[in-house]
Amino acid sequence: MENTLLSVNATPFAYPFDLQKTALVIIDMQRDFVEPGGFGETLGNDVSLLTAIVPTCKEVLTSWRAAGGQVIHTREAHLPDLSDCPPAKRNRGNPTLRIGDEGPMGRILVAGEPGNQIIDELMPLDSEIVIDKPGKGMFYGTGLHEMLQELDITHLIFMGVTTEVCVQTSMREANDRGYDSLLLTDCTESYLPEFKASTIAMIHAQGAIVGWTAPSAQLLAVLE
Ligand code: TIU
Repeated sequence: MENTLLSVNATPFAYPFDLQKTALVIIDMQRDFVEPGGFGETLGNDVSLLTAIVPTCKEVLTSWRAAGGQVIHTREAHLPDLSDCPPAKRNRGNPTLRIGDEGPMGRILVAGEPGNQIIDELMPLDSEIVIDKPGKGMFYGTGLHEMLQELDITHLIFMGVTTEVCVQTSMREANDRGYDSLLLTDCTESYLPEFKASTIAMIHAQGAIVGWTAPSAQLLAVLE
């Protein structure tokens, strides 16, 4: 396959990538985090903050697909018997419902339940990779690194929720495995806006110690 070398105007400096070696990663855009009655709300969060990024994420996804780029979707999801959910995770804090409990969209954070599905607007195509992950990071317990190596993917462009939890954890895991990562700042959100801002700053500080950040318009400009 021919190389398609592109460069995004990013912080702290340009992010060069080869489209054929880059995947768009969409972290956990699931009903459980974005809609009322899911895991996010059981933790005491206002989920309406997260829905605001959906149209922007969709615009990027549409352009990325049109450019022929690889897409990876993740879901935070546990097996129905919760054998992949450490008791420490299930028992943490004082949520209104715990992982595995029956909620208005089915069992909280359990694979296959209505609440665990990716929202309709960003529904994966059959040709795209969907990773169910038991942790906050997308590499832990998923075999994703081996899959990406097989596909010769070296660069990852991130969208999704929440910025400081699953997105940041996944980007840090990616960094330690040698990937160059870019976070699209208007395609990620947190229940706590000050944490989103701090996370973006932490990622690109110290000469892109974790990765690059840029608004989606900068990526769209080079895809067009
Ligand atoms: N609670 C919170 O902010 N996030 C999560 O539990 N998971 C993800 O970020 N997907």
